[in-house]
Amino acid sequence: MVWGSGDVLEEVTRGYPWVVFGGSFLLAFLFHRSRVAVAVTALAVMAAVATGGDGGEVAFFFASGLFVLCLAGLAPLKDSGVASFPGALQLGVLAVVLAFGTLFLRVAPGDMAALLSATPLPGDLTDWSGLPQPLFLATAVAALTTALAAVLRRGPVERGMVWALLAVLPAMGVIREREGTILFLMAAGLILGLSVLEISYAMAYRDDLTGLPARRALMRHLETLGGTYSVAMVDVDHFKKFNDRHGHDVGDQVLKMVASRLARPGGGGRAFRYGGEEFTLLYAGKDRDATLPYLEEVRRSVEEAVFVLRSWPRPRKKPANPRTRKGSRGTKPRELSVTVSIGVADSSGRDGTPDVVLKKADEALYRAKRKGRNQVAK
Ligand code: GH3
Ligand code: MG
Ligand code: MG
Repeated sequence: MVWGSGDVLEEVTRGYPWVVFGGSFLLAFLFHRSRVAVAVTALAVMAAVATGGDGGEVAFFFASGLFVLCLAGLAPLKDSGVASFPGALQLGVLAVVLAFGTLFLRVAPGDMAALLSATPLPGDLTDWSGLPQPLFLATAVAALTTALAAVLRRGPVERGMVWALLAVLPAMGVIREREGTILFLMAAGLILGLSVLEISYAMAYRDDLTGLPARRALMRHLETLGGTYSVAMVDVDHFKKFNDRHGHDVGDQVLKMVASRLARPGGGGRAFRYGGEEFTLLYAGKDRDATLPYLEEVRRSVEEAVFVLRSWPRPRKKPANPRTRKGSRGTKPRELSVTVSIGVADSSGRDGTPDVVLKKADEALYRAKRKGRNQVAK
């Protein structure tokens, strides 16, 4: 099939873009991702201009500029509910710029064309892109801000923006046929919509406090495992007492510290937060005895870790001369530490289903607790 000559392509690029943009907008609405709603709206404007076509190339380049500047402006912002005040404000700004641009195009199309054909840069630098130089510059700014946001904030929406910008590049520059243009715009819309879903996925499968995969991820993982594997349950010792003594917030910080010690256990294990102060280590392809040295290493690593509790309240200003500071006894940082007990079981035996292996690991953990804690039991 040749671009632009196929009836199927013609059909697909007429109705489907609106399904994609509408679907992505709906997702953004349902999951309170105002930035996605705004970006998808700008994409839809691009698609409408490419389809309607009475403004020609100038109108399309204007709509393209609007979309890339949208991304540049949105990348550093936060998502809000689409119908909330900040969300409505984001959409409102887009609407106002769009209205002014449309008016400008209608009243003085020549001036808009002149504006777009300005060449502040040497032609060699930008000709390959197929973009007018002002649009090229706007795109470069958008590329920079979205990439920076993706690196610094690591959110699915930020990443989605980078990919959406990449998907739109060919549509803006080199592709001249309507169908090809629309297909790339649809891809960008789909990427943005999926980024919304990726957030919910990440929220369901990743534990917020520790950053480790959550129990749901463990269960998914266990379903896919065959052959030999071992499961170790790791439980912080006397953690209730620890919380009672130092407070829940300090307890949370210590859980984070423990999680960081467990995150990359030797021997190819994977760590999960099972819930509360319990963690799970999963070893694919290893039986119980093979994991023991690694588990012992993990236990020791937690035991040796020190958590420095800064005393409270901390002095607001650095004292001018620390040596003359009075009452420094109370402001000495306290060092806290915890231990963990570990129980391990493997999939060998008559009934090696994940539920049974988990239960056996739990029983082993109970034995480690009974024998005096801070140890590994099988
Ligand atoms: P054992 O050595 O027998 O495991 O004693 P334990 O006190 O750790 O056991 P228990 O299961 O009775 O208590 C677990 C405590 O862990 C209860 C709760 O105070 C604390 N805990 C559970 N989840 C969290 C959490 O997310 N943050 C904090 N700070 N504490 C938690
Ligand atoms: Mg427990
Ligand atoms: Mg415990």
